[in-house]
Amino acid sequence: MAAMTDFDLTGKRIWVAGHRGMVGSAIVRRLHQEPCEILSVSHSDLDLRRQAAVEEWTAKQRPDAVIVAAATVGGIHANASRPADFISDNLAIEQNIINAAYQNGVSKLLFLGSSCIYPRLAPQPIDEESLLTGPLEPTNEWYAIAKIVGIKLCQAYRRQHGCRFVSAMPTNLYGPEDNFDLTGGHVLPSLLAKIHRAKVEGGKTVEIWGTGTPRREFLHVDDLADAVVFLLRHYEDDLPINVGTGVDVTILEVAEAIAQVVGFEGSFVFDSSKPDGTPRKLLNVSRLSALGWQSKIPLLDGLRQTYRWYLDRLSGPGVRGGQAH
Ligand code: GFB
Repeated sequence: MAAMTDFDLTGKRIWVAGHRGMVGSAIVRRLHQEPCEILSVSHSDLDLRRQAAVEEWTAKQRPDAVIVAAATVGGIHANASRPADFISDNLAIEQNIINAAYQNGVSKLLFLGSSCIYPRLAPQPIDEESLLTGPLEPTNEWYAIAKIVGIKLCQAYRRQHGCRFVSAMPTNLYGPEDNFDLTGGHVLPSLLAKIHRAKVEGGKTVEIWGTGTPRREFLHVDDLADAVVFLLRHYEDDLPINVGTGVDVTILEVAEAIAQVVGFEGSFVFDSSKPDGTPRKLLNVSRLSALGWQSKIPLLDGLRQTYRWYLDRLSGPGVRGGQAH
């Protein structure tokens, strides 16, 4: 059973680090429903990889709580082709923010990791206790190691200094403000962009990387944001806590669901030169369920909402990834 405490958000100054990203912007939307003050700073005003700048900004702003949603992220290809960026940026961001939070007496901090921190062949569904029990998935080990260090930083500051720093591990996320780039993005937004383009251009086939058989668990980012606020209030434990839906699908199944939402009637072909990555990563979410939180947005509803957002953006300011077709 996970530990349950209360952290009252009333009147608190809460810094959402990474507020422009898919995750951070969803957390900001969700925090607008709470009686707190939201702090954020743009990348041009503060590079989170610069230690002195982060220390100075944090000392000046004096947040009461911090949510670490800032990270260099990407799909399987981005992870595998930019290992230095993924390990170095993420280590710097985490270390700078967590240490500055300690130095400035931040009362509560929530660090966001990823389900790829667990061993490639961890027993499914994956328990939090699986951490560091086996080798990582090679396509994303650089990112995973950086995220494991973030968890360890929170645990170390808890042990040595009694800081209320906790970690949450979300499964694969999707939703508004995602990166729809065809090569650098995660599977769901990339397939959505490809399938939309095929529909608009009258294409008969869409390419799926790998075999289409790996299984992934997809959580809408608004569900994640709700869980983050819940955990900021109630979670207090050394162990990270998993955040997911408890349900997974194959890559082909998610492609078919997207095709249904987009109205694409063609077929799929498989590019076996591309990697499958980890065969399955379904999180065990029983500790989170026992605390009283469950995801609410079914995959098809979340896909419809995300596709509407994507279409609105294409006719307006555009989307990240620039696949405006
Ligand atoms: O979201 P994704 O890129 O990363 O999904 P991971 C990769 C899976 O989808 C692989 C297949 O099985 C790919 O072969 N796939 C099929 C595609 N078509 C496509 C496509 O067009 N684009 C992409 N990207 N994949 C990530 C980690 O792992 O999970 C990150 O790399 C992070 O570090 C994230 O942890 C949550 O799910 O494999």
